[in-house]
Amino acid sequence: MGGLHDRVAWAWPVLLLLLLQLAGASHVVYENQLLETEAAAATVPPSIVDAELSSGYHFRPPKNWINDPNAPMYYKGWYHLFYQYNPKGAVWGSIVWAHSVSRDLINWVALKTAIEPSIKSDMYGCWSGSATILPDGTPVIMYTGIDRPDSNYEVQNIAYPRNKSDPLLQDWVKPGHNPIIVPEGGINATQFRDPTTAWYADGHWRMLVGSLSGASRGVAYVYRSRDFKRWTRARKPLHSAPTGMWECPDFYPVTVGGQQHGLDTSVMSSPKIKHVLKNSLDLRRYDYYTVGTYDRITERYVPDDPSGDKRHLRYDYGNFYASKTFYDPVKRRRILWGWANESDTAVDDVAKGWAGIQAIPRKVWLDSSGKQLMQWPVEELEALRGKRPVILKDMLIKQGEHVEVTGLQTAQADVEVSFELPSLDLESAEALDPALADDAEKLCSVRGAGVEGGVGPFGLWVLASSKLEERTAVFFRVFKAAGRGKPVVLMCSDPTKSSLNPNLYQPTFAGFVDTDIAKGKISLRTLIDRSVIESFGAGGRTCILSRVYPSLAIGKNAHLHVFNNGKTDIKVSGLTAWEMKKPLMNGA
Ligand SMILES: *[C@@H]1O[C@H](CO)[C@@H](O)[C@H](O)[C@H]1NC(C)=O
Ligand SMILES: *[C@@H]1O[C@H](CO)[C@@H](O)[C@H](O)[C@H]1NC(C)=O
Ligand SMILES: *[C@H]1O[C@@H](CO)[C@H](O)[C@@H](O)[C@@H]1NC(C)=O
Repeated sequence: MGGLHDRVAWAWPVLLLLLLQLAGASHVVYENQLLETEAAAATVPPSIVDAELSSGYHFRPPKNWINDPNAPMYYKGWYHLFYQYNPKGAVWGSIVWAHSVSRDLINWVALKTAIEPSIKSDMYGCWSGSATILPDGTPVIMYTGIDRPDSNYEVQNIAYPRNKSDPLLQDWVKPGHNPIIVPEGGINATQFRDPTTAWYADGHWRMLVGSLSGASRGVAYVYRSRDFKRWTRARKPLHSAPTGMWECPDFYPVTVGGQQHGLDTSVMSSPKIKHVLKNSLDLRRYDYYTVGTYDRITERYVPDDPSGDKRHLRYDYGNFYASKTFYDPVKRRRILWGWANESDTAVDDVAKGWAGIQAIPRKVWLDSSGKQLMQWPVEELEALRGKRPVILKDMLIKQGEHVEVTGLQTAQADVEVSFELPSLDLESAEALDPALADDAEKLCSVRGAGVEGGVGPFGLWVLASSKLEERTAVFFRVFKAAGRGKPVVLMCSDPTKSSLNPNLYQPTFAGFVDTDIAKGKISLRTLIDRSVIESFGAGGRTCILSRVYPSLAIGKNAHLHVFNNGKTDIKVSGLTAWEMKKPLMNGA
């Protein structure tokens, strides 16, 4: 509830405390004060507060700020999601662990706050952490606490359910032996957080804590325990790289060979596994991972690709941070949660009363190449699809043409499209500028959707206004590259025309797609949810989530088109678009 009046009542103090954006700062306390108050608030464009820009089927609470997903798990018939939450407003601050449960990962019911400051070692902050299910079935949460005012001195704490028979795990107890880990032995105490799910091997539990060593080395420290109470740091970290602080590490086994089933975090011994190490780079504010080998004797991890720490594979080439996976024993899959922040201003967030969503939970598995992960929205999402999809088949889209997809509302839709390149003449593809060959984002920002190409750009215009003044392009573009065996495929989300509103952050997001386009086919799935555009290229090889805030293309005025701005004809061999229903969403 809360009309404009309630909002205004607390808006001013909140504005004064503000924030951030240097780093969106899931963890860093900003004491800077924002001085533009009334003037800034007066510039909030009317569409920003339009309820029809509030996401519907992406996870969020009815109001206020959220960031990192915490301790996702399955327990006695329920999926649990905890998350960093500010109960007092739509900007970062006063963080507690909010808690929701679901039977299907799509319909969510909010429960009471699970973890909030209450003991000496978390009195000034309850930050991110993870869950581990012990062999007797007990779930345990480990999380970072701030134990003193005026300094982000970080320690690690533990909490147990008060009543293990309660499938909703509503009450959490912090035992007297907290904190379980303090930053000793030269660890930088203000850069020491986000314990992972623990894994068990050879009589020991292990888990990681993210950190920074020296000025710029990101580190994942290994801690070991026999009893889950006393934890000792291993002499050497699991891994490190010169990337700046590692937040929210995640470390898990994946099956080799292209099978999609997931593995429990403690599965170690099969020769047919690899490990994935993901870190959220505080400096860049994106999630990066490598695939490699974990040696449980030396307690070290080595990426398969020696330049992997620099090559920068990302879960998502858009807005996606502080992610965390968990193993779902029911459907034997590993599921990835990640936070997507807003792309408007903090003043806008205060005006609209909420900020932040979680991306649709994604199944993740190792591609048969062994080189990268694949991701796909959990199948449960399909239950939200309307009964009568719009289906198009075998539609040729010539140079410079676009075709509108009509017959459904497209402000909240799930669109799957398969493209064919019938007369694929790769000679007509643009040559790849070697200077940009490793920089997808830059490549896309100089060769955006409006720049005519050879093969592509082709794809979707989503959240388009009737006269196309507003539209977000999600598309592919093909390049020929001297010295490479196959053409280079770029996937982009170009939001530069997404809104007539000024002052929005409209970054072009892009990633390369490791696919053999010479076979003449590529697919795209895009989930549209009012101010969220979440896309999966080539079956989940490359993913991009963007936040956009149209001023015209809202509600019934949002349109969807397929476009081709290349010289080569493109065939849409199939397109299916479903309207999306609204799930139970924490009472929102
Ligand atoms: C524990 O949870 C179960 C299941 O919800 C409930 O029946 C029982 O009363 C609870 N016990 C206590 C002590 O609260
Ligand atoms: C810890 O890291 C922060 C951020 O890089 C740095 O400013 C600070 O000097 C470091 N502290 C120590 C004791 O190295
Ligand atoms: C999300 O917001 C944008 C715009 O303010 C920032 O540039 C990003 O750094 C921020 N992302 C995260 C993960 O904090």
